[in-house]
Amino acid sequence: MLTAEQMDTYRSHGWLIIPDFFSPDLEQIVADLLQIFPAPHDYWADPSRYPELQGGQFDSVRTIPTGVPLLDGLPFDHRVRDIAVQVTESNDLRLMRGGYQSKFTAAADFEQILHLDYTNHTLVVLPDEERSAMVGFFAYFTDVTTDTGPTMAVSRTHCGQLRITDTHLERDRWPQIYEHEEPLLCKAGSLLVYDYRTLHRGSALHGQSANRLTLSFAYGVAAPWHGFYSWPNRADEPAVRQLIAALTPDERVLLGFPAVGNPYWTPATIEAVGRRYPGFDGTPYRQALGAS
Ligand SMILES: O=C(O)CCC(=O)C(=O)O
Repeated sequence: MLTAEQMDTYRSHGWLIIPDFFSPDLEQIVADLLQIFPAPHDYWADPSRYPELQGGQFDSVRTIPTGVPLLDGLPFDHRVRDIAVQVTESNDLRLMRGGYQSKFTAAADFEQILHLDYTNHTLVVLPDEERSAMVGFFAYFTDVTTDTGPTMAVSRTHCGQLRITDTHLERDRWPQIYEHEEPLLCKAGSLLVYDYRTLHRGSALHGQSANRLTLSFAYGVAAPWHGFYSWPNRADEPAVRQLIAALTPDERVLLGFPAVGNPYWTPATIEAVGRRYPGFDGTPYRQALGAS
């Protein structure tokens, strides 16, 4: 949960950095990331061995599930969900997207223009109200310095003249907004929480042999006009089956799974879904049937 002061920062600027959020697990997370990304010394020994991480700025993104249990569990961390519930004022949320990224200096042009992320996730626009309809998160697993491509953001206090449809701001048209952008510098283990109405952008890594490891994901209020990362078309991948079996019923709801107590669940569907996802524990769904 955010404190009143943190909430105030989030509401007035549009973002908040929480230091040490993932620090207790940081060592293990970084070790597990080696299962999906090369270690910096291996990469820099011969970058030409890693063409799959170079070229397009998103080529180095690996969406969840990765098949690595600790990594796949982080977007579901109950502390993150509590923050999402708090800022959206909704208990009916969806995990909209999630991906790990390993950026290496000059592997791609990581310089972006200031933008809002919501256009990828809704058919309409985000309402102008205090609560967030969508909230993004960046977890940083390496120190973020001016050399390692900090996320740049503009406080909402400087965006009064902008409309919600000003979603991608060209630098030459909006110099007065770029003047106010600031690098979000923080230590490894920090979590950035940002409202989806906050202007931000990725920036280039300038450090020699620099590497930046992140997890980026977002939650949104469930609504038919909100899109979220589609799981059904990947449901037969081993990593997806494994994750769905491992999640709690509440966590599965974040992916669009029917909640405990939903009329979808019958003795037959519980048994069959259990067969589809080896390791799936149907007990909570069954108990709810018994209680009704
Ligand atoms: O990587 C970052 O720091 C920000 C990236 C970003 O804003 C995006 O890809 O939409």
